[in-house]
Amino acid sequence: AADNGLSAWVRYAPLANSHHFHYAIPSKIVALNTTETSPVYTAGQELQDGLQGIFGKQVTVEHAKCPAASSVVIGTVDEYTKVYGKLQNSPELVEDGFWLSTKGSEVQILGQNERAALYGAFEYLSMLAQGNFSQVAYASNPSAPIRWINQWDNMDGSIERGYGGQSIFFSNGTIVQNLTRATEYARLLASVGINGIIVNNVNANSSLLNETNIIGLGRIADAMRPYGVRIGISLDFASPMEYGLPTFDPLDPSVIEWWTNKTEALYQQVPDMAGYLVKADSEGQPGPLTYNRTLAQGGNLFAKALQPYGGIVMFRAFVYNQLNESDWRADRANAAVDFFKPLDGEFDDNVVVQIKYGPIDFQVREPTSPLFANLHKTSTAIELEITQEYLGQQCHLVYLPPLWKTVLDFDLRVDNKSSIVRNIISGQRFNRPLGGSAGVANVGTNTTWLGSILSQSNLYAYGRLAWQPAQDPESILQDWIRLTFGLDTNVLNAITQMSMESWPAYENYSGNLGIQTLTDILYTHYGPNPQSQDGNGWGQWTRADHLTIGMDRTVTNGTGFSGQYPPEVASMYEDIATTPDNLLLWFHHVNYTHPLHSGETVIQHFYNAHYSGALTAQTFLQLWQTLKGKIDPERYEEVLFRLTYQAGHSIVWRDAITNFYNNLSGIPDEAQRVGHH
Ligand code: GCW
Repeated sequence: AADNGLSAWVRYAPLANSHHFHYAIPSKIVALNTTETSPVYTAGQELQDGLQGIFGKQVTVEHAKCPAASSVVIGTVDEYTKVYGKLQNSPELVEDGFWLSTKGSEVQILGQNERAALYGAFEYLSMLAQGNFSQVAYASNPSAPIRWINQWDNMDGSIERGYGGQSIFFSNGTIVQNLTRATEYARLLASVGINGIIVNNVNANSSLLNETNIIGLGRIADAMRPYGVRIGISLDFASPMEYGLPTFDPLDPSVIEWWTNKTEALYQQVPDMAGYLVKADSEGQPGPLTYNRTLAQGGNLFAKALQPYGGIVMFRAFVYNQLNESDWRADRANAAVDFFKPLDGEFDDNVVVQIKYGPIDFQVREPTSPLFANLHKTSTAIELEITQEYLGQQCHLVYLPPLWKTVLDFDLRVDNKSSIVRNIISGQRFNRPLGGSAGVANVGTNTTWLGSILSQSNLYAYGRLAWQPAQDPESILQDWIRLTFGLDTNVLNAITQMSMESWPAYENYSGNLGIQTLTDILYTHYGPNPQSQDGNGWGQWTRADHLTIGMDRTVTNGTGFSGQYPPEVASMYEDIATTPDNLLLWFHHVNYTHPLHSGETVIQHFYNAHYSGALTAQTFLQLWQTLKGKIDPERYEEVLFRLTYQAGHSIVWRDAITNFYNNLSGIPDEAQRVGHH
């Protein structure tokens, strides 16, 4: 692929000779693909491009049996066995898993299926591109079968909460003619093991289901299939009515028939369609509650239509109502468990409940959604947001995996037993057949895909963590840096430092102690607007007045939210003494003078954190400036521009938030930085 920026971290940039002069570069590639559109065929091409790019060596690709010595052999385990006979040590592979061996006279890359072999090829090329020639032989298996992307693309080509330009899939109500970008996107996704993508917004439009657009979906699927990425779509629950039926009641036979026929028509164009994503009875979207049917009845309507084709329904748990703030016990955070816990066991087996990481909405810090602990007979997936909706919208550097890990690694202690979220979504903890993750990416036509170069680390790391969530965010980051910017250690160290410090810094200069992000929640979700949290029905309240702040979510005296966790976790959050400082104001309503475990008061922590967070953001710019000349001018300038902006905007944040709480509380800053003195 030409290096026009679109290849992101799959660049195959040339390695300096000194890095590889001891490496015996394979002399040919043997790709045991079954067809020319199969991922193994693609893998053969990638290996060829990769060896050419990285080492400058031209290598041929053979597709038939030929001597394997000194070559790279790629295919499924089954094909390999047919052609070369049984493997010495048959690797234990689950679906999408691969075997990679660089020991011995041939490099073996063998997948449990064709897409898995492609994953193995990308892993091998990633090693080479990083100058890693170690002798390895291992099986790599994904932690969970569902490793999907969600795109919030609208049919008119706009993208809800997208910061990287217009849709690569849609414009003017239909599917775009040229789908080259869809193929290039699939390439990036496959390089990190992502196997599915929902191409349109969860706030869906039924016009996607007209005849022309169904044919268009077939073209999108064709464009992504060579990379093993299956497509799925979001549905508008009321579609039958928009196409002329008098009802969209999920139990009405005519509605069932309508969805059965639509599903059949879709599978005619997209025989390997992954499934449906459904946002129902949420934020004005239609759903089964209109007809007094349960959310499970709504989900199962689609599950039954998809079942004959092996498709699955991702049913979103993001269901809540507007609330009245004058009710001390009202709490939007309670909604998901209130709606879904009673339905545990009522969803068909091919339904997966897709749960945002926290109980509210992608805030800078939230406790783990307690719904993960409350569904034992239902498959679940975690929903993460790669697009930085509340986290600076790609204008701020925020490396998100450390935030995601606070949830993925959280132990919910169901039945007083280890119940780590990553082991729940893998299906392991409750013995579920399905599970995994969905990442809202919202890439667009921008040449950086997401809107900024540094934010690509979030997309890369999302895929790596979906594959294996126990991995370390910093080592994933460093792979990304080497693949994106090369092997210079100054570059590696500077970008590592600023990225690893970026989420803590953003939390420091935005919302602290679990109060939520304090960004504008009414319109833009951008920039400081602490007053927008309260006085409306959205339920993202801080309950701040001139003496006190925080939501009392205890069972004893508050909304009862802490009681939605299993006992060990519930008692930790119920008691102010055992609640971690970083979630204090999520769970408790306290005086500004309340002392934290750290010894600071709440208000002084707000002041200090904001000054230190904004100071840290200034250092990102300085660190970057040390890299001048070590990075090509185009990318150097793009990042410089954004980090300069972030350094300034972090000060806007600092001053807006500290002044707001200084005015409200009247409590001076001990260091005399805030307000008039
Ligand atoms: O956070 C909110 C976003 C909406 C989004 C919604 C959801 C797609 O602001 O833009 O709608 O969440 O996740 O459904």
